[in-house]
Amino acid sequence: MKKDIDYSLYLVTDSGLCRGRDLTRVVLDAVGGGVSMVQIREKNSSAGDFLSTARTLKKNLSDAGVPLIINDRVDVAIAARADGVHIGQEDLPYHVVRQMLGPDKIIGISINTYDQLREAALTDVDYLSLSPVFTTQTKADIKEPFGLEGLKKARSMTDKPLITIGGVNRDNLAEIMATGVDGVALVSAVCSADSPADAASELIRMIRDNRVRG
Ligand code: TZP
Ligand code: MG
Repeated sequence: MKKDIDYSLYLVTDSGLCRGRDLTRVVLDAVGGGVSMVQIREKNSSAGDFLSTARTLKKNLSDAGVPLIINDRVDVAIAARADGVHIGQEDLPYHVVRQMLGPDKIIGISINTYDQLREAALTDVDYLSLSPVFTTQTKADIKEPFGLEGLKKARSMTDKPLITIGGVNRDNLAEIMATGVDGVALVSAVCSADSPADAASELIRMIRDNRVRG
């Protein structure tokens, strides 16, 4: 397991939810506010546009010490020299992605069931993302939500870094952090905020005040 990765506030992008603002600007403002990790997740981008966004962000995020993770696309991650890849249960199998990226890159996986958690916990995957914790309008095909009790149960099953995604916002953040997760991933609470920087700064303060691990 890699040390020193700060999973606290993990921004996942959706340029369609940025209210017409430039995605790079939104991400960099949010990083200025306190986002600790960024995943580019652009389901409707061409490979070329995806790569160009990744390359632009990689340079700026490296300077800020914030890891850049690519959703699904191992090829884009390699070409952009990103820090890692996030895969879902229907993407390439974990061990194949690890072979392609090598031991030093960060790989995270979405977990929708406790069986998937047990299986992933046996690998050297870097982090697990419990998905979703709550229902959300941002993703169409979400599975049964874990809820707060589900997060606690998942926490009791593994020591691996655990994050969660789906409907996370300032109103439920304290309760989520109290379950012992290492961080939260979110889209709309930052991308769609009036000020992504102010939203990130409020959220990171709440995360630090309410974390029970680390
Ligand atoms: N995976 C599970 S829920 C989700 C993803 C990508 C979307 C989360 O978006 P939001 O706006 O933070 O609820
Ligand atoms: Mg995927």
